Amino acid sequence: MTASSLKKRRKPIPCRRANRLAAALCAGLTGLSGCSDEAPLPNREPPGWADDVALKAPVDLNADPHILEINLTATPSTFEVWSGSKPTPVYSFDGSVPGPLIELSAGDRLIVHFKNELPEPTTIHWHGLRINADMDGVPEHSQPEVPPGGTFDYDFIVPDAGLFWYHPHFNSSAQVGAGLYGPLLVRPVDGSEDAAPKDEVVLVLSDIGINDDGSLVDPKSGGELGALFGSEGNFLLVNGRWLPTLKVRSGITQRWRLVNAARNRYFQLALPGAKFTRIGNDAGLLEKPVEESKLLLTPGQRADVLVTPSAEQGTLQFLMWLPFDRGPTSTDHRPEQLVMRLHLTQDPPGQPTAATFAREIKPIDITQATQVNVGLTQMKDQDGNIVLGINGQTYANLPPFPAKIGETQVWSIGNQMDWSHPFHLHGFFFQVLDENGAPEQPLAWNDTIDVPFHSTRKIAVRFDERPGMWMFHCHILDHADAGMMGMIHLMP
Ligand SMILES: [Cu+2]
Repeated sequence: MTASSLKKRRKPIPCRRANRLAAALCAGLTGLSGCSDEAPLPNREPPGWADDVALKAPVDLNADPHILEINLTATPSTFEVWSGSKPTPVYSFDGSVPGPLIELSAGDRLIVHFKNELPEPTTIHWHGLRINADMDGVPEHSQPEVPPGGTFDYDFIVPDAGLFWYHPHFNSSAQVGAGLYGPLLVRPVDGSEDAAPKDEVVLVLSDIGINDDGSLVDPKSGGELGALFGSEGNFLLVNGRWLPTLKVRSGITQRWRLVNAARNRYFQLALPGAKFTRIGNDAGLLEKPVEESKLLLTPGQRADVLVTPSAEQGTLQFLMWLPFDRGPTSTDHRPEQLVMRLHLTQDPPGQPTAATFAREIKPIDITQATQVNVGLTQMKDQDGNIVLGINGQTYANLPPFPAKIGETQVWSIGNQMDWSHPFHLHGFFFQVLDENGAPEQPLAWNDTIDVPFHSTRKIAVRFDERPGMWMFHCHILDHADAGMMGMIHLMP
């Protein structure tokens, strides 16, 4: 027996294993006397329903049930869009795209022994985690970049439940576009999600640009205009698979934990004949669920949704990508695309699970808040090249924005450009305010918000006791690399 199997199980049982357990239990019961083969099917998806999108799990090196200690290596690898297609040289965490699903409970400690086997420097940023600034993965401010062959130990407590993700913060657009991203799921310990459907799956949305000869599309090949738009890959991926299949029973409610890890692409999703019940956002559950026929995730955002596919047994349904207007050329002549198949099994229909979630979220008190104006801007440099920035300055020239521990700030984020920008703040959650300064309903915590072209969005943030340098930037990574990033200096 291994040390890890002796642990008290506070670490969550991965959802796919939990499902197999339920199936095995059912099979065991039907073998007992008095328990016939006609016993009703459990109100669950069939065993192995989500195997086509299975994610790797890291090996835990630590016997303590409250510590997940892993090795994680950024390394060149190869990728096949479909079995037998020309292999594409990519970057990966531990040889897989996406990287392994890191799963633990709120309050647990994560130790990551990171090694860089890439031919260029890199770091890891833990998107959405409220950890200390020296663990945030921003080169020069959090840590030195990790050189080729170098190592770095990340070590922190994960404070909040929710789906988060990890990716490099060096040469970000190229490195994320080459395959460096992975999901990080934090379970609550307060029982707040006990009533959620047990048929749950983490879905990492992304895309990849591949040439006919199998090579990776050069991330700079679109030139200035490509970067202004934010180049998109030509294959849509779910957990690194092109057009994967879920085997589903009609009428059974599933829980999808989605993250948009694409470097530039917005994902607007629809499942014909079904609605999404959104129960959570970037930072855990919403105050109350909302029904949506289309689900929008900008790069960096997460969604926690309940979906009940309902169709004739044996048929196929398709999760669709719909063009979304984020500026010129984003919708013109762009067809809808297939993202994922849902194959309805021959099992009799099941019973949907109602969303009975509620979370108490208090509005941030903004009566004493400092007002901060942030413009997302497009300029020309001395050579006449288009560059992007904040308040007319590129990242290299922008002085840090000051903030004090305990201070509440309201940021008015203005976008006069022709393209939308998903604005991301590192290390802190914020609430979105409407034009009148009232928090948007239902109340929610976010770390990334879409700022549509020619518009202004307001957010409220309270800076807690984690001093240091904190980054904010556009999560269209082509835009971030073109200069649309800035720093907050949080001081005592
Ligand atoms: Cu942008």
